[in-house]
Amino acid sequence: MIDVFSWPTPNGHKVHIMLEECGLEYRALPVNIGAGDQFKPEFLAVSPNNKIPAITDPEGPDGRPFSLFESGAILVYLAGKTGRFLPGPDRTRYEVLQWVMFQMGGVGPMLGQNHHFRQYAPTSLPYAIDRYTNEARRLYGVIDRRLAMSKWLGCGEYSIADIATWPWLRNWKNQGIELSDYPHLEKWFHAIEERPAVQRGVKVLADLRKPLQDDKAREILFGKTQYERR
Ligand SMILES: N[C@@H](CCC(=O)N[C@@H](CS)C(=O)NCC(=O)O)C(=O)O
Repeated sequence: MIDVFSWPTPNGHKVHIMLEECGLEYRALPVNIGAGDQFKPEFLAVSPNNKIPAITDPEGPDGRPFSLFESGAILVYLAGKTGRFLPGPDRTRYEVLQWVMFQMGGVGPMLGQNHHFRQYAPTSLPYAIDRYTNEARRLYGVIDRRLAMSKWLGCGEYSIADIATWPWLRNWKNQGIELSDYPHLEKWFHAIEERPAVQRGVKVLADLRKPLQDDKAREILFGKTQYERR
């Protein structure tokens, strides 16, 4: 049984959805990032960047326990383990990986900053909100143009590129986005939303998450606990 150290955020949802899509047995172990669980030594041992998600597979590639952090690496690993959602080894494999990297290096970080300045920053910073709203709209446009040419983001079939990206776009209402401005993306969005494994994946640990309002959680995530740790 795979242990998933996680929390119900977009990066956590990716892994929960992949495990559900693959039908793998797993146990979701909550790491409450608003309470500081990500700084506990046992979590840092598997995730030295103090971020969820991370996994431990008791049966790693060599038959021994194997731990991984970084959601993109986890998706690639689970795809390799099961032979699902990462086609190839022809060119489609690299096309899918290209869109996974686009999510990891662009969509996640930019939409993460968008959420930060729209929802969590203690004061309104119009320049930052404009910057990350513009960047969100640009990225939605890139995805929409891709989906005008391809049924799925990575290649002609549903893949880890879709699983990586959809959870971030799920919060479009909080990103200054109007989904109907991106018709190809909108169709793709709803097709993924209807998948039973996706519906199960987004429910994993979901009851535990509360709106990030208290000062203690803000301090942990954005203050001294985060930045003055030795
Ligand atoms: N690139 C990482 C990003 C992970 C990440 O940002 N996780 C956030 C939640 S979505 C987190 O654990 N934050 C806790 C912290 O920063 O202390 C991945 O994709 O796994």
